[in-house]
Order: sequence, then structure tokens, then C-alpha cells
Amino acid sequence: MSDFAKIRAAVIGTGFIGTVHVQALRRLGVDVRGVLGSSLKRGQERAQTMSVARAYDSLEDLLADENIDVVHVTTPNHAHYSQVKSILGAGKHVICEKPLAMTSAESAEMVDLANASGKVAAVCYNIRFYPLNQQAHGMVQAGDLGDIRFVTGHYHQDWLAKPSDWNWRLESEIGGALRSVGDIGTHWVDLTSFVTGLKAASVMAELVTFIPKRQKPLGSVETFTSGTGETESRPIDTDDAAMILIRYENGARGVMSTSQVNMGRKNSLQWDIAGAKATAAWDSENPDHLFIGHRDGPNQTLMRDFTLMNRPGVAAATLPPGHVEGFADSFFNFFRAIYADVLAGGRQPTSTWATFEDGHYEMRFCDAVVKSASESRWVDLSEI
Ligand code: 4PW
Repeated sequence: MSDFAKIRAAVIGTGFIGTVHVQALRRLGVDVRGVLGSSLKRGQERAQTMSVARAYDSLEDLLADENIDVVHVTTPNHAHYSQVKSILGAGKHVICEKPLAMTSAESAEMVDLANASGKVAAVCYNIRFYPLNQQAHGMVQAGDLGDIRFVTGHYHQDWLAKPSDWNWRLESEIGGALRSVGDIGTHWVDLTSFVTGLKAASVMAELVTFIPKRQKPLGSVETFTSGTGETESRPIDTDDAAMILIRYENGARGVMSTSQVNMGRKNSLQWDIAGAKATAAWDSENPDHLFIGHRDGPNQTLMRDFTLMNRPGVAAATLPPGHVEGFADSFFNFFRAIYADVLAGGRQPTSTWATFEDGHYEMRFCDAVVKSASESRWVDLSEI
């Protein structure tokens, strides 16, 4: 039996991403004891579909289960704060979906609670765990790109491109004041910060809502599916898209856009990082290739190689080179790193998963974006 099988987990939330968590944990060999759905009936149905033994009745019911060591939070954003507080209060490790909270005031408190608990507390910025993002992080640390000057890119999707598309993320009371920036833009912010080691000092942002009214189905709608049946018209107060200029603490500059209404862009995160020696670029829809650009020699396209599988400590890749790793594999790699730390008794110095401090930084970035867009000015993150 693998050591991972000794760790017992429960997953709160049984939608699109909760299912991804359960599947990755199963693949790792972790003992997934139960799930908590938005209702007992929903939890029972999803537990049966995923062959999970137990559906809990409530969070209290779950936390009273002494057989649970780690709790995954995959609920809509408005629930993260109170659920994480209860989980840490019950003395369990926690892995929370992004964005960490609704505001930076909430995430600040969550950082304090996590630090005081001594438990493993991680935020699901899974894209760090595509192997070539780990490689790019290592290359920047080794100085291969030189001092970083310019960080550009986007995160664009199309699943909310039509007025008939609906999801809880559209509602600010459930998803937070920012939608495209909070839901997917924070992935870009976290990933580029991980690769470059840089943090934003100030931002200038414009938010756009191209579709000011949408049809909300009266029944339930799963993420990435279209609802059916009767609908009601609802005004929209969250961003379909955003344009953000960034000044980094070291003087580097950045520009990024987010959009959930760009036809044909299914799940397109791209970054381009230009240093004084070389440029690197990565594209989530072609994830096993890394562009390296040179001024005085031919450009390169690096494919993932064996070193990423054989890295001392925790491997950064699971499958052999040429066997493309994707979204589900990034969760597997990510959970393998976290659960190794659970077994080791806490985060190790070489660990690369996003902490609550990282999640709090992304919330401060979001709050600065909201302030900048509403006041039409540059906002320092120190104001937040
Ligand atoms: O975290 C993101 C989600 O909220 C994802 O990686 C993609 O966009 C899939 O769903 C949304």
C-alpha cells in the first residue's frame, strides 16, 4: 500500500472541479472517504456516480468525522472563507479552490488562521504544475532569461460568450466583484508570479461587460453546460473581459487581458516573458512545448524532457516526454506535491504549490483592479 493511501480526504463541492479533484486523488491512491454536495440528495447522487462511499449531510457532519485528514474546498467562491475557517478550526489540512476568497480582507484573515494552525493550506493554482511551467520557473531562477523586463499575455475563454450562457460565476454575490479577472485572470497572475518570482506593485485596469443582460435558467446549470427550460432576464454586474497594465516591484512592466467571451478560445492561457538575455513563452493549449527566443541565434522550441520526471524531491512530470500532459495531469502533479508535504509534516523548502499567502496576493491584486477600474487611475497594491 502506498503511503498516500494512509491519508483520508473529503471533497466539498461535487461540480465540474470537485469531480476533477476526486479523480486526481484516486489516481494518486489517496483514500477519498466522502463528498459534501449542495444538498444531501445531490451529494448522494454524485457520490454514487463517482463511487465514493459516503455523502455527508453537512459541513459539521464532515468535520466531526475523525477519519478525515484533508478537506478540499471546491464550492463557489462566496463559501470559501467560512468553510476554510471551520476546516482549519477542526484541525484538518485544507486545499481551497481559487480565488481564495471574495475580498483581500477575508483572505488576510485566512492567512493568519492557516499560519496559526500549522496545517498544510494550499490554493488550487494548478497551472503551476504543467511540467514546462516548472521548467520555466527553474530557468528564471538559474538566470537563463536574464533580468525580467516585460511580462505579457492573456487568459481567454468562450464558454460565457452568448447571452444565453449562464453560470454562478456571473453573479457577484456568489463569485465576487470580479469575474473574468477573479476566475481566470488570477491563474495568469499566480502563474507569471511563480515563473518570474515578481510581484505587482501597481495596476491600471479597465473592466468591460459586453453582455449587460443574460437569460438565467430557472433550474440548475452545471459549469460548462447550457441550461434548459424556462429562463429569466438578469442584469450582469461582473466583467466579461478586462485589460490590465502592471508595474512590477523590480521595475518590470506587464500587460494582460482576460475574457470569457472570445469565440473559439476554449481555455487559452498564454504568457510571454521577456528578459535581458532571452524570451520564454508558453501556451496552455500546446502545453508540452516551451518557446525560447534569442536575439543572436536561432529560436528554440523545448519539449519536455526526462529531467522533469526525475527531479530530486517531487517530480514535476508524471508521464514520459512526448506523452502530452494536460489539465487533469496538472491536478495529479499538484496533489502529489501537496500530499507529499502532508506526509512530511508540512510544506518543504523546495515545494512550489501556492500557499494562502500567494492566494492573498492574488486577492490584493483583484481588489486593486476593482479600485483602479472604478477610479480610472493607477492603484498601488500597498493601498489595499
Ligand atoms: O479555474 C478555472 C475555472 O474557474 C479553470 O481552470 C477553467 O476556467 C475551467 O473552469 C474555469
